[in-house]
Amino acid sequence: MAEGPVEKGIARGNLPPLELYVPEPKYRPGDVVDYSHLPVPPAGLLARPDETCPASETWPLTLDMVRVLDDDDHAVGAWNPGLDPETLRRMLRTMALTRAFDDRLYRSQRQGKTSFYMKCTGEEAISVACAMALAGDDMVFPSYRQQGILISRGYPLVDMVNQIYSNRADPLKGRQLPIMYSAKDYGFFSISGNLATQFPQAVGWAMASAIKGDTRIATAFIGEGSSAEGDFHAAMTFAAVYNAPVVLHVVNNQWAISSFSGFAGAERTTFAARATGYGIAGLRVDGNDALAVYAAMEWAANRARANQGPTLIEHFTYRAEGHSTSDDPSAYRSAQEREEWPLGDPIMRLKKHLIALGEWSEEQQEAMDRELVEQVKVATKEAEKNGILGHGMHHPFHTMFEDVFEELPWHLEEQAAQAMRERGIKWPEWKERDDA
Ligand SMILES: Cc1ncc(C[n+]2csc(CCOP(=O)(O)OP(=O)(O)O)c2C)c(N)n1
Ligand SMILES: [Mg+2]
Repeated sequence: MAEGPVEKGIARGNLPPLELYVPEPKYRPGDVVDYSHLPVPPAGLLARPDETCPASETWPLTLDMVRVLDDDDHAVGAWNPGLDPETLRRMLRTMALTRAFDDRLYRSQRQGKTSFYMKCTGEEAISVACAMALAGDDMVFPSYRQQGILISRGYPLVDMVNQIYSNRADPLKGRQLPIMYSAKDYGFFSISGNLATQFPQAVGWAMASAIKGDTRIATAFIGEGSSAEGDFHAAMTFAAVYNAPVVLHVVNNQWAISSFSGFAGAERTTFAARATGYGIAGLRVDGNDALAVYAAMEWAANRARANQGPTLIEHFTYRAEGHSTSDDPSAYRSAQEREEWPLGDPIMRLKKHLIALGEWSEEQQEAMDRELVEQVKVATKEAEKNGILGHGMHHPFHTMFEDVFEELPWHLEEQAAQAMRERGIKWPEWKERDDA
């Protein structure tokens, strides 16, 4: 059959052929990094609209950046949350504990004690300051990079390590990938390997909270890469339409494994600016400034609690280390990116602020760091008594059929019996443990 005009396209000799644009990161391994193109506004300049303001009043902020800590380590401007020194020290300690935990568990993976680990180095302010600005019973729908929230809420480090080691005391019985925690009693929803699912889940939870006339709000975190998923947009639509009491965070750490933020749309506008298209409040925050993060979370939580609707918050930050223990970032990005990052290190910035206030010292910081390393070491040693990953099965085989249904349906009962029978034939040496 001859090709018609639709299949072939109509020739228009006076027009250029259509073409696509494929984003390319600015720096590759070995490149000299220059961030002078990246606007970093001075701290303290932005107005803080009233929490009950029309959403449109926040929209200029989505193209700017809320910053509180200035270059002299002082907290300045309308967004300064005015926290007392005791609270600031607790914030610093929790961030440092999160980093100490990451460092040790990363090494545990290298020592073969677990199969997988993910650090949040450089992003500690986001999880810790948000957790501190929320009420303890607000519901969190995290990604795998908010371990700082569990730590802030006082979840036992030993149980975190038990989960990472998938051992006998793993509260999740080895069913989740290491670091994919779930802690119902701590308002921490099960982490999902399927990116972005937590966004619509958080909105749904928030809607349910409102339907029940409750006072608890929900909050969710995703990476900027994950914001390219359809789930992001479904969540935003529902949140906007029903004015759901939810705070939605995009953690823009510039990278999604080896894909840079341009592939999620960062070259066109900010992630916070997406709030505009949905007609909801939006804020863009220096994610390495713990006080700015706290202030933004507090603002958005108060707004949601006052029935003024959802807020989208972009945290502008940098993933200082590899994506996970399975990644080698030196293969795709310049090592100088981390060194040159203009927003600094969140822990160092808060430390310097406390020192500037006369409420802390380098000696106290060193002593605290030593203490935290010891605290994590004790927790890992304790967890190791319950076993490590790869040293056999720590949970009886038949438990994999349990805990989903209140009563095991007949077809699963049959499958379980068959699986146990076949297993007994193939691996008789496990029979005693399987029958336990
Ligand atoms: C639906 C889905 N697509 C792809 C993946 C594989 N994957 C896991 S993490 C990741 C990168 C996510 O990057 P980002 O959302 O920016 O979060 P970050 O790791 O930077 O915190 C990808 C592509 C996945 N787990 N789920
Ligand atoms: Mg990312």
